[in-house]
Parts: sequence; structure tokens; C-alpha cells
Amino acid sequence: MSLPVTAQHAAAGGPADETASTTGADPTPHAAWLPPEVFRPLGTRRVLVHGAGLLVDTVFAEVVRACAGHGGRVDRSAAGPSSAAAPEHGAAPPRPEGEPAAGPVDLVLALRGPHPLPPAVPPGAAAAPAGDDGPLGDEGFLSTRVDGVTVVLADAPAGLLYGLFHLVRLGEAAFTGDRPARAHRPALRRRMLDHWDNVAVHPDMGQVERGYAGGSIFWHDGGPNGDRDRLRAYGRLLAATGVNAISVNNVNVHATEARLLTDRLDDVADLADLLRPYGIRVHLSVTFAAPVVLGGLPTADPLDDRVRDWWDETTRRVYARIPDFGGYLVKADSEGQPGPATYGRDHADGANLLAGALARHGGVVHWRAFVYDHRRDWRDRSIDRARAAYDHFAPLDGRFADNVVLQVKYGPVDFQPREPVSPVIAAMPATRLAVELQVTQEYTGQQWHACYLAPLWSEVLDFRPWGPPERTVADVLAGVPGPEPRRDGDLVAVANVGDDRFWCGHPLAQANLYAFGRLAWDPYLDPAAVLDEWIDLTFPAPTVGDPALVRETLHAVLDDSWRTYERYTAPLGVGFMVDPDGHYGPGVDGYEYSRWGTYHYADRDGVGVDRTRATGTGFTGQYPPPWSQVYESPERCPDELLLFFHHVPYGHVLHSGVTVIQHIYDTHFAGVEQVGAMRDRWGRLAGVVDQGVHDRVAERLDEQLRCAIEWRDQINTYFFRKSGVPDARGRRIY
Ligand code: GCW
Repeated sequence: MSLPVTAQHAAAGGPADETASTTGADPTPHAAWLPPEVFRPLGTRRVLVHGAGLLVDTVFAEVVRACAGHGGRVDRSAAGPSSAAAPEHGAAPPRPEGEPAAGPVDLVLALRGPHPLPPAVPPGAAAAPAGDDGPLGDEGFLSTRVDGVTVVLADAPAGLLYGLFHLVRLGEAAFTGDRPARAHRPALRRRMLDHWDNVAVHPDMGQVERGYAGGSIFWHDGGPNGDRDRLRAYGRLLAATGVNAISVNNVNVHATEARLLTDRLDDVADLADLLRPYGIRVHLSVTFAAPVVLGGLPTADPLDDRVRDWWDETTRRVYARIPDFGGYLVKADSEGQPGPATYGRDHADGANLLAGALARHGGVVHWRAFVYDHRRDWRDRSIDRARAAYDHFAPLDGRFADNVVLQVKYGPVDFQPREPVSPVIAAMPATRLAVELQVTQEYTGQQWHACYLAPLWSEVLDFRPWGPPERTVADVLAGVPGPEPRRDGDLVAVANVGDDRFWCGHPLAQANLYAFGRLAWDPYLDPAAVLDEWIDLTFPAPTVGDPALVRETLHAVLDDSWRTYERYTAPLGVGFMVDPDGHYGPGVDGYEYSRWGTYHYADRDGVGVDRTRATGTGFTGQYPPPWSQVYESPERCPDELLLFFHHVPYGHVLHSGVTVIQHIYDTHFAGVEQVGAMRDRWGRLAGVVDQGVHDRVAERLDEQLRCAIEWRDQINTYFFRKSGVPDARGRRIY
């Protein structure tokens, strides 16, 4: 167990965590990637919004707000009944069907339907793009610019909302020249954030488990947070990235949180109401023991009729209150959470029970594959935590109901900065999968360290579980057909947001949240291009002193920051050399003699975990070829994963040409130098970007440098003392 975040930084010798909130929300949240300036191109135009529905109302309200701020004009014509509330800011009321808007327009955002499009849509603008006349679906849109009119068309309101934010990203370019028609659709159907937020403050984990951005934006000290404006602003930010689902409580479901399912359901309904206008459906983490702890039944056995009836009835009530409720998220038989194993049942029995209750309402169950024995004996080298998810779940492939999504962490262990991609993905072709990422930086510097994670996620998404030229992980999630039938999946991430003024503690950690949403919409995007989008939106050129310097600096600080973090922390994929009290900073042997199953086995001769079939735990055999062979062989194994798969002598020569021990020294010295350079680069933006942002980032880079030095010196000293091998370059080791 670990300390709450405030204590943890004090223990780490870091600065006091001023983001930790005790009083609720900060009154002036940072605009993040939606400052008013990014609405200028749109807000100076003559705009027509056409269509009806809650999300069209949101689009209209956005355009009204933009035009009110920047001098443009907006009209609305409605096809069919509108759910619109009274128009805001003096905007024109919706026009009756067919009646043209006054005067020429620059932009039409229109819902296609049985009725004709408004005459403002130029002839030809409604034509499908060449070679792509498939349906746009519930969230897709078509964008084009013809004869001086920019046009966004959608078949469902959510598509129009995503089309609007597409224009915001394009900026002025959306209104210049002609733009050929293009259809946009999300590659992944569900793009989901899991909040590990507790309703009641947990004695060890605080208000947010692994939260590094103050309090929860949903909950405060046992009740709702109450800052409704903040929640709307959050929904709006997420909609702009493409996120469309949120689970609002921790997967470790404690007593108070369990009740969200029943007598505290109104609190959940309230969140659903706030997020619905942004196209976001609310999901709930539930405890598998709910029939016992909430329903008073003597059992939660998934095959017991009383249990089934209880879930059916409880779920019926949830949908009566929240008709578009997303579903349940379950951590079962894992780290002390209850599950079907208590009754001798397996995970398919458990997941299908909930899936059955949800199916008739259109809901899904996200069932986590993060299941392992957390009470093992470190002396027993035959057990391997990396094997656990596959061992539990692969035999169950084909047994899960269609509305079960098996949620798999990207690596086989636990969100380490470097792990191989989980073998579960290749092993379960007949199961709908979600890959789970961690936006909250539990193991990557806890939002005190600048660590842009999109390059890590892209490596995972680009990985080919069956080797080249077969499908990538992104293809699998996108439902690209393989040998088995099409079965698309989700991208899910643990959120990094709290009630901190900058949302994420570290202003640059906003880039991770933004990038997650964008990669979930399009997992083939280039992380550097996503960073450019984020820079353009968060630091709009007209608002900063020197836009070129800002862009260059942010790329210099962030592009390689994940690899920099990797350099000064645990080497070559060995993982878990963190301080067990909170997972911040070094603790080389912190987990070595613990029950958690995460060991590095360093001795005087070498380091690493032998996971081979030949002499180790056999984990490499969980991969199909070619990976089963590549990882089995110390010669073929990629350097960055060597110690994940092999125990090698310090003198083992890497593909890079240096020995393991020299690699450890070199990367740790280099990592610290790079952090120093990041800090210096950022210093040059003083007076160029917003002072508050500058100060917060500068403060964090100071701490990152302090902590990186600590990592470097502890790791280098540890391995020098173990191996007795001096640094070939004679640098200072203690
Ligand atoms: O990495 C571990 C975290 C736990 C977390 C667990 C999980 C919510 O340290 O805090 O519990 O992962 O993913 O369930």
C-alpha cells in the first residue's frame, strides 16, 4: 500500500504538492486546448447550424459563444422538433424547416435527414467524396469547402459536434481555398476514460487513486464535487478530443462507491446529464459482490438465479434512471477485489452474468484482465506475474458474450514505462478487446515529470501481434478483419485529471490527455503531429510572444521525453525499481523481496528475469511466432526489452555494441543531461507564454531534474556495487 500523493512527495523530498485540493475546485480552470482564441476563425464567420437534437444544440451554443466573442453571426434552421432550450446570447431562434437563413453564409453545419438540406449548402457540397460513399455512422461527418462555403454534414448529432471541433483544429485553413470532400469517422467505436476517483476519501489512496492533479472533479469527501461548470468544461474538452465514454469511479470499489449502483444512483444520473450534451456516456465501476453488500443476498455466485435476478432488476433501475447508461466496469479477483473465483466460477461466468443484465438495454461490461496473485512468495522463482493474464483468460476465448469487452493493460505486468505488448491480444481472437493505457502518470513521473506518452502508445498500437505483415493492435481494435470474424474493440485509459487549476497538475500533461482522445479516434496518427495540434490549440499563435519558439521548445521538451524518462529509471525493460511507497522516485530493491511479483533479480553477475521456455518461466511461449522466437533468444530480443525476457551477465553486449552495465551508466548520465536541457529550453519561454503556465512547468522541471539525479545516482551506484564494474568513462558513481 502506498502513501497519498501529498505525503508521498514530502517523503520523496519533492516540493509540497500545491495541486492537492482540500477545499474543492479551483475557481479559474485553465482553458487547456480550448482557449477563446481558437474559436476566432469560426467566430468571425457567418454560420448556419441546421438540425435538431441535444448535441446539435451543443454545436449551436458553441457557435453562438464563438460569434459572441469574435463578432460573427449565427443562424439556426431546424429540421424537425428541436430539444433546444431558449437561444442564448441573443442568437437568432431556430428557423422553421426550409426557410433560408438571411444572407450569405461562410459555414454550414448541417444534419442530413429526410428533409432537404438548407439552400446555403452549395450544389456539389453534399456529394460523397470520391471512393467513400459508405455510411457516416453515428459519429462520422463529411467536411468540404466549395464556392467559398465550408460545409460539415453529419447523419447524427454527435457527428456534427465532432465536425465542429475538426474545424476548430483546422483554424483559418478551414475557411481558405477549396477543400475536397472528406469523410471522417472514428476508427474505434468506444474511446473511454476510466477515472480511479473515490467518492469517499480513502485512507491510503486519497480522493483519487493514483491521482496527481488535486481532488476529484466528480466527488468530494463522500459526496458529489458540485462544481457543475467544471464538469461541463471537462465534457467539452473531452468532446474536442473525441472521447465518448467515462467511468466515474475507481475500479477498486469501496463501501461508499458500491452504492452508486443503487441508492446513490442519482449522483451518477447527474453526471450523465452534465456529460450527455458532449456525447459522453457514463459507465460505473461495480463490485462483483454487489448482490451481497447491497442486495443482502447470501451469495454473489454468478450461476445462482437470485443473483441473476438481482443484477437484472438493479440494471433495469439504472436504465430507467439513465437511459443511455454505458455499462459496468469490473475488476474482479484482482488485488483483493471480489470475483467469481469465490464460488468456483471463472471470469466468463462472471462477465456474462453482468453482460446478460446489460444486453437488453444496449450496455456493455468492461471486464479487466488485470488478474494476478498479489500474495506470492518472492523466493519462488517459478511463478511469473507476466504470465497471469494470459493463463487466466486465454483458455476462455470464445466464451464471452458479445457485449463483454475484455480490458487488457498494454503490457503483461503493470503500466511500466517499457514492457512488451500483452500476449493476451493475440491469444483471444474470438473476444472483444479493449487495450488499457495509463494517462495518469503513476509509473512515469506522476505529473511532476514531463513525459509525453503518445510515442509509447503509438508503439503499442503499431505493434503486430502476429508479426509483419499481419494486423497491428490498432487494426485489431478498429475491427480490421483477420482470419476470424470482425470484432472491433475499444481504447481505454486511466484518466489524469483532477480539480487542479491546470487539470493535470503539470500543464504539459494535458498533452497526454489530448493525445489519448485523438489516438482513440484515429490510432494511426503520428504522435508528433498530435503534439502540433495540441500546441496550436493550447498556445494559439496570436496569444504567445514567439509562436515558432514555443513550438520548437515544446517539441524539444516533449518529443523524446518518454525515452528520457526511460533512460534515467529502470533499465532495459526490467521494470519496477520504483519506491513502493507511492511509486514516485527510485527504490531499486523496493519490490525485490515483496509479495507483488515484480522482481529484477540483480546479483553480482547479472540482472533480469528469465522468461524463456528453455530455462525460465516460459512466458515467451505465450506469444505466437515470430515473437515467441524473437523474445526467446537473447541475440534477437530487442535491447529495450532484454531484461524483461532474460537474465544476462553485466558484460552481455547489446545490439548497440555496449555492455549492459555500460548501457546502464550511459543512459542514466544521458537522461539527467536531457532533463537539464529540457529545463533550460523551457526557461527561454519566460515572458513568451502565460506566466502561470510558465511558473508551474518551471517548478516541475526543477523537481524532475532533482528526481532524475536521484534515480541516476541510486541506479548507477546500485549496479556498480553489485557488479564492481567501473564506468568506462570514469564518471562519478557513489
Ligand atoms: O498499477 C496498479 C495500481 C493500483 C491500481 C491497479 C489496477 C486501481 O498501483 O492502484 O488499482 O494497478 O490497475 O487495478
